[in-house]
Amino acid sequence: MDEIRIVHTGDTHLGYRQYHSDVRRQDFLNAFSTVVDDAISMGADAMVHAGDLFDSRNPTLDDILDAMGLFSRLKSAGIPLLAIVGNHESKQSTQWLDLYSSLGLVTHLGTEPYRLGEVALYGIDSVPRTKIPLFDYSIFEGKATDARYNLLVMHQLVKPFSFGDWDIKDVIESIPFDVHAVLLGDNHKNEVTTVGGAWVTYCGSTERNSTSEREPRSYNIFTIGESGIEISKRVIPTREFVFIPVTITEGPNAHEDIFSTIMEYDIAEKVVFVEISGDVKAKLDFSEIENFLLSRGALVPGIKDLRTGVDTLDDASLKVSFSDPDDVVKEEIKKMDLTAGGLLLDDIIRDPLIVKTKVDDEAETKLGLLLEKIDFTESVPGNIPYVPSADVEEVEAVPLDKVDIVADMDGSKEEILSENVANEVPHAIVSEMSDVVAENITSKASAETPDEVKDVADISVAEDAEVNAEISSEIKKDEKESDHKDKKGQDSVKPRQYNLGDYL
Ligand SMILES: [Mn+2]
Repeated sequence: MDEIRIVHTGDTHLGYRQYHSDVRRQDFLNAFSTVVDDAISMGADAMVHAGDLFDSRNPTLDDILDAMGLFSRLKSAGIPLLAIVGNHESKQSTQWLDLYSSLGLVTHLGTEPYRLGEVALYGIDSVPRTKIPLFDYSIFEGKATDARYNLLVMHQLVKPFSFGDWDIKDVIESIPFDVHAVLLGDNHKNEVTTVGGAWVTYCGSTERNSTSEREPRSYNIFTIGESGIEISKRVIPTREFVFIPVTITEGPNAHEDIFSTIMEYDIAEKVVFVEISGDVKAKLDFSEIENFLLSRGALVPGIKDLRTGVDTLDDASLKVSFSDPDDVVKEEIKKMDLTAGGLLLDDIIRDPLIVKTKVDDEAETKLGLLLEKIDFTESVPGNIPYVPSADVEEVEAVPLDKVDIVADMDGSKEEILSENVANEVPHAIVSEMSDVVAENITSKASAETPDEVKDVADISVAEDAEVNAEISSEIKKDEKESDHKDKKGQDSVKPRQYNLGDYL
């Protein structure tokens, strides 16, 4: 048989603004771009992407275009891209991959074999942990071909590797044809083993998603020929992370000791962590140390205080300890660029005087009032400034002749939500304001936890997605009901009753 070479990559996490750095976001793109370049220059027969293309279910338009640019380069070089969905970018039904696949840039692997000479490739999109025991292997029945080798692509944490929650042996034994290799994503560490004669391997992430990913980043090259399957690892050059250990003693010189140690390192353009151990009584000003790192050219300045367990980059709560927490919150909210509605919701959620069980009602009432102030005859809706509290008290009924125009706004409401609110706090915010919102905010806040934790946390995010699915179907139900009410309302000439789910 003709030799076939496949580049196996995954966990590219495009769009990840690690440490809130746009440069780091670009680093993630560059790393994947390097793999694409390599595939083209080696004349690979295909590239497999094993999931987590994007870092988020709601990638920005830039992320979507960046990915498209890379895929187009592969296509121009005649290299098919075969991919599955990871837990990070997983949507409820239609996937980002389906968009690219409709443009002819990607093949979304599934139960239908993709043939590459004597090789057939299959895929299983990321399965949430709770659904693994229910996985129905019979979907692969009748899908065998006369190919000599069958490759399966998955995005899961599998046994026998550590943290595995799905035994890959079960998968290999349950699929109704021979599987010769499983190409995995999810665990960001490159690993290779064999299970019952089949290769099982993680390619590793293309960039460092956390400081726990210490080894050089990598991808796999599969060479498949007469003599079987060979797997080799190739390293991707990525931005350096520097760890500077310093032991301090009590006294006036703690800062000086740290600074002089930092000066021994070349930290320009690097992600730097000063790891402090020693006397707990020595008081430190972290922002002074950060500023020193920046003055020496560090791209990202980080401090891990091993004495207290504080990590200025991985611990989201830490920044707050050095300034007024309210200011920090305001600063972050400003960056989110929320609409008036978004700010109003934030205000309600954060208000200590509104009890959790009242958040739904409060949000519905206040958003309803806000919506009534929006002039829907304007082409850009929702841009009226949000004035907190008392100001939104008076209710102005929308004249009936505007009701139709208002109804037309339905088409764009999804967009408003996804751009301004859902990016940060997924769909749940619309109807279930209380617990679900709190949970989603928590899961967002955990986005910078170390990787293993991060991927485990992702599972709960994926499960949240199911909750969201249920909620959004409720919203749809509400919409239908309210549409129905609209018609009635027009008949009986009543002021329109606003339903929160109608507009945002
Ligand atoms: Mn990942």
